[in-house]
Amino acid sequence: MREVVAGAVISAGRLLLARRTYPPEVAGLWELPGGKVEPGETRGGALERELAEELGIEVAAGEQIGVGVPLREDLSLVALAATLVAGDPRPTEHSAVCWVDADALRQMAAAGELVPADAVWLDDLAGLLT
Ligand code: 523
Repeated sequence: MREVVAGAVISAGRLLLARRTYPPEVAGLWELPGGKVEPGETRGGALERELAEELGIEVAAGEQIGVGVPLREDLSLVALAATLVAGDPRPTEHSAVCWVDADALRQMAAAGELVPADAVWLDDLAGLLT
């Protein structure tokens, strides 16, 4: 069983979203950025590494948000809160990033613009932003 960890990075009352480029089913949709936890890593350590690699930012990982979401039989997704410590996100693997408040997040969800697994956390995320 492997885990994917996603970060709810909040800065100045806004949540960081990143637009995926692959696989085709989710290309163009927005996600909480993250990636797979490697053997021997903690969830928090994996998140801090992934966001440094993918976006060039330093974050401090915090508590889990919402429920875990099964992605496949052998893969599950968890979200952790994270605070931005340093840097300005510059996507290397995503096509764009944006910062959203609760209203914008809800509008994107209603328009089907979020990765489906991440949309499960809509109320949890909106609650962090209000
Ligand atoms: N998700 C997902 N939501 C979300 C993330 C970060 C990932 O639904 N917020 C899914 C998308 C992929 C799987 O989790 O099916 C792995 O995410 P990915 O590709 O971001 O993780 P990597 O980069 O560690 O994995 P590889 O693509 O295998 O390198």
